[in-house]
Amino acid sequence: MNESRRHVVRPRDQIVKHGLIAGLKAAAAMILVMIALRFLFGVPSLTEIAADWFSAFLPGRAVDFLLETLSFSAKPLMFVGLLILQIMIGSLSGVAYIGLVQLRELENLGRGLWAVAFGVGLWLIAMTAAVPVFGGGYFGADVGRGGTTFAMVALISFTTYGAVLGYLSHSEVVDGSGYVEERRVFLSKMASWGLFGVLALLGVNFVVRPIFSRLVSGRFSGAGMAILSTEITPNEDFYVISKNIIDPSVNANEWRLEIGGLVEKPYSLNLDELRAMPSVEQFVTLECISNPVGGDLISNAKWRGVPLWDILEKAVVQPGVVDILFRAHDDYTESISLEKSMLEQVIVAYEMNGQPLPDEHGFPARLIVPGFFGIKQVKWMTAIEPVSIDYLGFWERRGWTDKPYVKTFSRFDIPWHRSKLFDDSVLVGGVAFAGKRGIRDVEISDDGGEGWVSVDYISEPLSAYTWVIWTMEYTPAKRGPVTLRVRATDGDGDVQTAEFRDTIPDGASGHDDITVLFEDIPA
Ligand SMILES: Nc1nc2c(c(=O)[nH]1)N[C@H]1C(S)=C(S)[C@@H](COP(=O)(O)O)O[C@H]1N2
Ligand SMILES: [Mo]
Repeated sequence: MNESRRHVVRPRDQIVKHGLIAGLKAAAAMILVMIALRFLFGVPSLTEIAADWFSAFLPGRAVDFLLETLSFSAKPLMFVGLLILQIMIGSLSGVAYIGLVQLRELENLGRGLWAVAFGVGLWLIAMTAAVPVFGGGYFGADVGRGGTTFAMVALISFTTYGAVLGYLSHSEVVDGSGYVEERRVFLSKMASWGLFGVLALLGVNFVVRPIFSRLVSGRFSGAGMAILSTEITPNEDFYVISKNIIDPSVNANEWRLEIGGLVEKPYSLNLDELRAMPSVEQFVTLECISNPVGGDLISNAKWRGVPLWDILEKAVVQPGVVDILFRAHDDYTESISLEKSMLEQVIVAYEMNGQPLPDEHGFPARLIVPGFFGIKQVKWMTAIEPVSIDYLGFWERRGWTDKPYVKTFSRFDIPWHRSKLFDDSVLVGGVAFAGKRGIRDVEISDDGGEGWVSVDYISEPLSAYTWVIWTMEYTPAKRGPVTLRVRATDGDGDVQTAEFRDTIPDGASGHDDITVLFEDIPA
C-alpha cells in the first residue's frame, strides 16, 4: 500500500489546532458562498433567519437604544454577531470532524465522502432542528416564498463547508511526502461526490420534501384565535411605533406650537387656540414603512384636526419655500413639500376616534398626511417651519425614502396560519390598503399564484384614505394542506406585485400567504 495514503494519527492538541484552523477557513468559505447565493436567488440565508429570531428577543428598548446611540439598526449588528458565531461553530465542528476521521481511521480515499457527508449531516440538523426553531419550518417550508430554494441554498452552503473542511484537514493531517498527490486524488473524488450531490439535491427536492411535508402535517393546530380586523381600530389596539427609549409626555398647559422659519408673521398656538380653529374630521389609515409583508403595523382611525395650510397661511409663507419642516418634542424631524402642505386632507390632528390623542400617539398634536407611510405622521409636534431646502428627516438620513408613498398591501387575518380545519369550507378574510389610490379588487390564489379569484366581499372604505376589510368563503378542491395567497388591485388598476422586497428603503412588497390543513373528520 502506498505509504502516503496511510492513516496518520496525530496528537490531540494538533487535532484541535488543525481542526480549528480548517474549520474556520471552511466556515469562511461557506459564508462567502452563502452570501453569493443569497443575492443570486434572493432567499434569506439561514443566518438572517436566525438574526430575525434572535432580534425578537431583544427588548424593543434595547433596539431603540442601539439605534439612538449608534444610529445603527440592531438587525445588521445582530447579523454580524451571528456570522461570528457561525465561524466559531464552524471552527469547533472542524475539530469534531478531524477528531472523527482520526478516531474512525477512515481511509484517505473515503474522506471526500466523509467530508461531504459531514456537511450534509450538519445541513440536516439545521433544517430539522434550527430552522424550525427560528420559525422557518422544516426544511425552510415557511421561509416566505421559496422554501425549497432556501433548503437548496443551505445545502450547497453546508456541502461547501464539508468539502473545504475535508480538503484542508486532509493536507493538514497527512504530512510528509505525497500529499500533493493526495490532494489531487481528493479533488477528483470530490468532483464525483459533487455529481452525487446534485443528484441527491434533486432527490431531496422531488422525493424527500413531499414525503416530509406529509409527515409534518402534525404541525397544524386548531383554528386558533385569529380575528378579522375591524374597520376602525380602537385606540388601545392601534399600532405604536417610535424611535424613543422613553416617549415624551407633554404637559398640555405648557405646550405651544411654534410657526416660524420662512414666514412673514411668526406666531404660536396653544392647545385651546388650536382647538378653537375650524377643524375637519377624517378617517385615515396609518401604516409603518417597516410593516413587513402580511404585517400588523397598520391601523385605521378617525382623526380630528386643523388643516395644516390654514395654520401656515396665517403666518404668510415667504417665496422660495421648498419644504415644510416639522419638529417634535423628541427631536424627531420630518418634512413634506410645500405643494403637499396645501392639500386640505393634511391636518394637525388633536383627536383620535373622538378622544384626545393618547400619549403614545402624539399628544397633544400630530401630523396626518394621508397616503404616506408612518414616518411622515409626526407625533408630539412642537414646530412648523417653512424652509428653502429639500429637508431630510430623521429616518431619511438613515437610508429611508423621502417620498414614502404606501405600496399596495393586503393581508390575511383569518383563519390562523396553520389551522387544522374539519369543515368543507372556511371563511378567509383580512385587510387591504393602497393609500389614496384605494382598493379596486382583492383576489386569492390556492395554486401558488397561477390562478386568482376575486373575493366575495370588500367593505366600502370609510374615506378615500382608508383600508378595506375583505372576506371570502373558501372551499378547497381536495382535502389536505393548502397555501392561500392574497393580492389586491389598487384604484389605478395596478395589481399588487408578487416581487418580494424588504422594508428598507421604501416599504416591503410581495404577497401574504397562509397554509391551512383541511383534515378529514376523525372517525
Ligand atoms: N415625534 C415622533 N413622531 C413619529 C415617530 C417618532 O419616533 N417620533 N415615529 C414615526 C413612525 S416611524 C410611525 S410608523 C408613526 C407611528 O404612529 P403611531 O405610533 O401613532 O401608530 O409615527 C411616526 N411619528
Ligand atoms: Mo414607521
